[in-house]
Formats: sequence, C-alpha cells, structure tokens
Amino acid sequence: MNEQVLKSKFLGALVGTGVGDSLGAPFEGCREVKLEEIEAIAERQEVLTYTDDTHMMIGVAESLIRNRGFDGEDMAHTFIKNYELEPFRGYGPGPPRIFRLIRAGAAWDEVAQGLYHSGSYGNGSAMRIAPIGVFYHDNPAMLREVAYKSSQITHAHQLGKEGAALQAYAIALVTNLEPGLAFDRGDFLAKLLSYVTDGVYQEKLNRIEALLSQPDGGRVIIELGNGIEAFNSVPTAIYCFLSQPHSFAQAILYAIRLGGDTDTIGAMTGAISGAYLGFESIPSRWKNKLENRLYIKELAKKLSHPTPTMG
Ligand code: F2R
Ligand code: MG
Ligand code: MG
Repeated sequence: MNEQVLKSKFLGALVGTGVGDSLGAPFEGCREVKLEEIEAIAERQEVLTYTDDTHMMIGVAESLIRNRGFDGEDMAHTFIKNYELEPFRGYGPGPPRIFRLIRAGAAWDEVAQGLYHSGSYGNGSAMRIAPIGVFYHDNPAMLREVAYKSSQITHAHQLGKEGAALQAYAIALVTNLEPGLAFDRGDFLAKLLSYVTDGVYQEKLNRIEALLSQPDGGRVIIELGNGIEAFNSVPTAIYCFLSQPHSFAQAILYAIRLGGDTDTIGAMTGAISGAYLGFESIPSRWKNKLENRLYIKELAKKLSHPTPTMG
C-alpha cells in the first residue's frame, strides 16, 4: 500500500478515536440521543474535549513509540504518569485503583487479576487499543499477544482481553484495505469470527449480518448492547462501522445515537472507520476542534514509521 495512504490510516485511527470520544462524551449514560443535539453541542464547543478513552490511547501510543514495540512495565507507568497529571478525564473505577497498587510496588502484569475477583471485563482496554491495531496491522499473532498483554495491565478478565484483541483486529483488517475498492462485509465478518476465540463474542458477531439487513437501533441495543462491558460495546462499534462503512460522520453519529457508553462506542467506531477511510474522511468541523490534535497527529506519524518488536 502507498505510504501516504497508510499514514493517513494511522492518523485516521488515532484522531478518529479522539473525535468519536469527544463527540460522544456529553451523552455518556443517556438513553436516547438526538442527531441534532450531537451536532449542536459540537458546534457550540470551541474545543472538543476528550475523556479517559483518548487519554489512555495516547499513553498506549507514547509507550509503543518510545520502545518501538510493547513494554508492559513502561506502558503501565505511562498510564500512571498520564493519570496523575490529568485524573479528571472520567476514568472508570478500576484503573485508578490498579495504578495506586502498582505505585505501591505491585507487579504490572499481576495486579489486575485481583480486580472484581477475576479481573475487569470493562471496555477500558478495548477503547484505547487503536495504536496497537495500526502498529501491528500486518501481524495478527503479535497483535493478539500485545492486545492481551496491554489489557493485562488493567483488564485481566478473558472477556476484557478478548474484547481488546477483537477491536484491535478490526482496526488492523481495515488498515490493510484500500478505501477506494469495494468493501466485502461478509469477508470482514468471517475474518473477525475466525480470529475471536470466545463464544460470547462469536455469538454477537453472528448476529451482526441479520441486524444490518433490517436496521433497527432498538434491536442493536438489545442484541449487541451499548454498555460499559467490553462484550456489550466492542461488537456494537463493529456494527456501527459496518452500518456506514463509507462515511466516518454517519458511523459516529449512529454510534452516539444508540446512547449508553457513547464516548467509548464513539471512540471505537471512530478508530475503525478512521483506519479504513483515513484522516481525510474525518470532517474538518470536528477534527480541527479536537483537543490536543497536533500532539495526537504527531503520535500517529511517529507510529507509522516502524519495525515492530516485542519488548
Ligand atoms: N467512567 C466512565 N464513565 C462514568 C462517568 C464519567 C463522567 N462523565 C465523569 O466525567 O466523571 N467512563 C469510562 O469508563 C469506561 C471504561 O471503564 P474501565 O476502564 O473498563 O473500568 P473498570 O472499572 O475496569 O470496568 C468498568 C465497570 O465494568 C464492570 N465490571 C468490569 N469487570 C467486572 C467483573 N469481572 N465483574 C463484575 N463487573 C465488572 C464494573 O461495574 C466496572 O466498574 C468507559 O466508558 C470510559 O469512558
Ligand atoms: Mg470516557
Ligand atoms: Mg465511556
């Protein structure tokens, strides 16, 4: 693939995360969201402010760049440093507890196992995964290994890890596709299905084709979910992308209109759509207002010059 196209996809995935997160943030927890409200609030804001989703995604990118690949200790301490600088980003309850324990000397790859008895299956590791999806886009085995290990820092439950790997693989698959060519939805879903190892995700992915053929937001919420759990949001983001594969704006607006965990489903939909369609597909009225956009773009550019290695 042309180097410029690939770079645009890295930019699209990272900026897409930030735009989806910041557009969805005002509606997190709402039951119904009106299209006009999303546009009106975005229009009124001078800056589109992101939340923990993008803040942690930035930490993932910073650590991958610094180490030219995954280093768990470094990524954990990057999360901690960023959190301590900006604890107001609306973090879920689990990560700050983990950060305090690691600060007190707990091992980065052991501590999260004890959270909620069997580890967290929240969507916190999937929401930040975009840099891993694009960085390892041509190596599915390493992609899974790094998705799992990066999840292990805060989300050690198998469903949390698998949600992160599924979201990363969706991003990787579309990174490998030329946006100008026909998009084969069946092939994309079949690849996701053969990659994912957990029955909970397989069952949800199996419902997507039927939901796409008879679009109904209510059924999407009932059958795929719009909640804070990885299994109730990652398949939903994949659905939102597939419902509007050729329009970043329409995919994001659809995701936010579902209500529930709007910033996170928006962020994950934005990462997939941005990685497929590229940076240019993200409307200027949104991307030009994204908080810290120059820094996020810089991270995406640095990430796109690599030979991935494992730390
Ligand atoms: N925190 C929020 N939103 C709350 C409101 C924020 C407000 N707007 C503000 O500004 O203050 N959103 C962010 O949190 C979600 C990601 O959460 P994460 O990182 O996964 O957290 P955690 O604590 O690990 O898991 C979330 C909840 O899932 C349930 N859960 C997880 N594992 C469980 C298990 N094994 N057993 C039972 N329950 C489990 C718990 O209820 C956790 O609290 C994103 O939406 C992000 O935007
Ligand atoms: Mg958030
Ligand atoms: Mg959220």
